[in-house]
Amino acid sequence: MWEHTHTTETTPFDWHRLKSVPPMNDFLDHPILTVQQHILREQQKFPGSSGEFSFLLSGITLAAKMIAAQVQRAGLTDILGTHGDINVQGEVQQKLDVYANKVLLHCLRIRESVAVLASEENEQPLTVHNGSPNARYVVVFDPLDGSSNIDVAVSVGTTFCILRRDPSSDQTSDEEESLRDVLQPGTKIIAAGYVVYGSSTILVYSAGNGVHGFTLDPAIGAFVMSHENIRIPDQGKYYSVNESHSDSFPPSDKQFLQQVRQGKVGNQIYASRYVGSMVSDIHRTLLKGGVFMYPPTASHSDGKLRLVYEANPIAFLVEQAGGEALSGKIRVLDIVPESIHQRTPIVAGGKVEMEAYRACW
Ligand code: AHM
Ligand code: MG
Repeated sequence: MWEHTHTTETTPFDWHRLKSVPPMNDFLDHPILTVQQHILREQQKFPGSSGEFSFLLSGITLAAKMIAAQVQRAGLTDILGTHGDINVQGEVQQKLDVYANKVLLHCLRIRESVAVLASEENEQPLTVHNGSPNARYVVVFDPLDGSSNIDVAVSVGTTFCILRRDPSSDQTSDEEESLRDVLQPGTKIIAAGYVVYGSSTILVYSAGNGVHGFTLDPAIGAFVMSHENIRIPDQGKYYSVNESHSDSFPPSDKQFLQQVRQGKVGNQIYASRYVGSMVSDIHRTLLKGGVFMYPPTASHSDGKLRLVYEANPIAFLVEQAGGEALSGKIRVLDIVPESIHQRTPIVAGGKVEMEAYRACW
């Protein structure tokens, strides 16, 4: 939930009053709500809030716009290719996931409220703003998940979670303290989200008060509310899994998958949809319902997805939207991470699918 310990008194902005303002013309027949306005509106529910949390989130939205701009131009620029190659101008090429990581680190480390950053692209967490009493947040992210899909113009995404730093940390650069701050279970998440760079760029986030989606309007450079209060349907029509691994799934996952294929889950006839880019597969699952699975396989005995910055944000959003996310029999958000890059199996979906999944254990 929102941080609200500081003291800037503001007159709450009455968004609902704006809704009753007569339209200026046919074009603007409903009010436009940008993600920044939305964050401010949410924040004003907590009088005395300092605004630092919304400034932190604005670092993520700025980075997302910069990454989206490069993703859309990927085939045109020298940004495609192996990191370390030299392009025709004699410059070292940036692989897109390295670029995305640099952008997020840059946009977040200049926010004074950020204490620790952890990324899929960095082995260790980065401690920033040592000693600042305002540095109270930990941000973990996968800058560009599914980046191998870029080469074939398939959607990719960014995932992130925001956690509160342990107040007892003395805000020095002690590596152990920063690591401890990162290794918190998902139950401690205060906000999480993803950005899908697809046919449109969409930011979906939750700060514990509903899941909301904002589509990037490239004409005005702003994320505009497009999906208010997303609720995952109790039952959907799609299952999403890499079926080529199914022979090596654990018995419970195999049994569940068989039931889905045979139309034995709520008598639903399911269709298979698998992009192979987690954020896209989860985005569809959130909006259309169904189930997404990445169980243990022969090549990835703990599953493939990373707990701290991939599975946890997804689990947080799916739960906030009324669904469930399990790692075997355990709730994903209850797992206490032992290392930053540890993997976890995950099955996430709507009520009906997850009840059927539970019954297979
Ligand atoms: P990455 O972090 O190396 O990009 O891998 C994660 C991606 C996910 O986006 C996706 O769900 C999964 O790998 C697909 O794996 P597979 O090709 O085994 O189905
Ligand atoms: Mg990844």
